[in-house]
Amino acid sequence: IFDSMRGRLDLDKLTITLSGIEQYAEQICKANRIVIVSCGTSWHAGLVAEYLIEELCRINVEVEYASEFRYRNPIVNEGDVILAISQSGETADTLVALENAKSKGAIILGVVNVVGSSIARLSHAGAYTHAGPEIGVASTKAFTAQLTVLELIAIKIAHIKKTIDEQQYAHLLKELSAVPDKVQTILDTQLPKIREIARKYKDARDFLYLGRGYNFPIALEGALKLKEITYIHAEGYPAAEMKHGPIALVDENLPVVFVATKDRYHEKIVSNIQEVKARKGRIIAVITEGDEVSKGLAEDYIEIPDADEIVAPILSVIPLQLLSYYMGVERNQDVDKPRNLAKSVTV
Ligand code: F1P
Repeated sequence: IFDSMRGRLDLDKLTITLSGIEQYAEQICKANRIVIVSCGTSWHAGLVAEYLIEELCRINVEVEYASEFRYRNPIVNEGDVILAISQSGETADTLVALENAKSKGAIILGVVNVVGSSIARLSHAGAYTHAGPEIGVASTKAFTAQLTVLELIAIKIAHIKKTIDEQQYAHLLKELSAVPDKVQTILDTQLPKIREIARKYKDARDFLYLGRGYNFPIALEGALKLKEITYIHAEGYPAAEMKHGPIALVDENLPVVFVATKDRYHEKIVSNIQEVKARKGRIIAVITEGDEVSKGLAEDYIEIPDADEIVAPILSVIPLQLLSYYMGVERNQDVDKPRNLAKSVTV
C-alpha cells in the first residue's frame, strides 16, 4: 500500500493537470465561498485545503461530509464553487451531493484519482491526482497526491488573485518541489525506528492523536489509518481541544501521538506535550529533524526534514501511515484488505 512512497511525485505532471481548474480561475477568485465535499480520508484532505485556501487565497471555505451535505438540505446558490475530493470518483454520497449542487447552478470542481470516473465526468473542471491504482483498501498514496494537488490549486489561485506576491509564490513552489527528496529521506532514515515503535505499542488498546493547524487534519488521518489497518481504537483531536475532554483519558497506558513539526504553533504544542507528560501519558512525537526540546520530552520520536508549514502535512502523514502499516503487520493483520472496508462506497 505504500507504492507511492517508493516512487516520486511528478510535479510537472501535476502542474499540467491543473489546466482544467485554471479555466475556471476567474469564477473561483470571485466566489464568495468554496464548499469542499468528500468522505473519509478525502475529507481530511479537504480540511487541509480549507486552511490552505483561506490562508493563501482569502476565500471562505466550508468543509462538509458528503453524507451530511447530501441529505440535510444545504443552501447552495448559483455561482457557488463546490470542490469534490475523491480517490475512486465513485463514492455515492459525494456523487449525489454534487448532482444536487449542480442542479442549483453551482460550479463543480473535482480532485479525483480515477480517470473517467463518475465524479470526474460530472465536474465542470478538475485535476486528476494520478496516484495510480491503490493496491490496499485504506487510502494512502491517494491522500498524499490529493494534498499535493490541493496545495498546487491553492498556490495557483492565490497567485492569480494576487493574495500572495511573486516571492511567496516562488518560495511555495520551491518548497513543493523539495517534497519528493524529503519523502525519500524519511524512508531512508526512519523505517527501522517506526517499525520498532510499532512493535512496542502494538498491544495498546487506545491511541490519541493530536496536532495543531495544518497538522490537525493529519492527526485525524493518523487515527483513521490506525483504526482501518489495525482495528485499534484511536481518536484524533486538535491539540488545544485536549483539555476539553480527552485529557481525562490520559494515563500511563495511553500512547499519545503528537504531530509536532516546527511551525507557528510549535511552542503551544510543546506545552500540550508537557501536559500529557505530567499525566504520565506515553508520548510518540513526529518532529522536525534536530528539535532537541521535543526529543527530550517524547518517549519515542520520528524525525522528518524541515519544511514550510504549508507543505509539512504531505510529509508528516507518512510516518503515521507507516506506523499503522507496521502495527498491522506486527499484529498479523491483512493491511491491504482490512475487514469490513470497501475500496469504494457506491451505495
Ligand atoms: C472515501 C473513502 C476512503 C476510504 C475507504 C472508503 O473514498 O472514505 O477514504 O479509504 O476506501 O471510502 P473516495 O471518495 O476518496 O474514493
